[in-house]
Amino acid sequence: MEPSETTIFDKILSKEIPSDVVYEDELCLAFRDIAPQAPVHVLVIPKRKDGLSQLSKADARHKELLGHLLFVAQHVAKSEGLAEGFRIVINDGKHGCQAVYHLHLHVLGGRQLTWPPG
Ligand code: DGP
Repeated sequence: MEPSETTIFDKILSKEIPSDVVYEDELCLAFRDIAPQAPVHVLVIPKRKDGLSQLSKADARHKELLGHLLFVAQHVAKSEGLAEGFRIVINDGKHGCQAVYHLHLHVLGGRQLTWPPG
């Protein structure tokens, strides 16, 4: 998929497409990935994309939001019971295997993950 103005995540935000929401606040939504790569696989997305189709588009005005998303990601990991550890992933662009061009953090856990990634 090429970077575009609207993505499937806009439809999830507008509830046009249902999702399994695990956390929500005024700035972001966290919901289970449709194709989980681990027993727990949650996506954390900003409600207002605000130019943030991908992490590499961030500028200084996004700093606070980026911090919030990371904070929410670890909160979700805790509330999902990932006491043994977890991984936060942000895929960026073609080489990062980004498929949806609306910034999102993957929260993965619930099994022993391996390193390095493919
Ligand atoms: P990425 O490669 O980082 O852009 O990952 C996009 C993720 O979005 C991928 O793991 C699958 C997930 N995804 C795509 N479409 C949907 C959907 O309609 N619902 C949900 N819950 N997840 C989706």
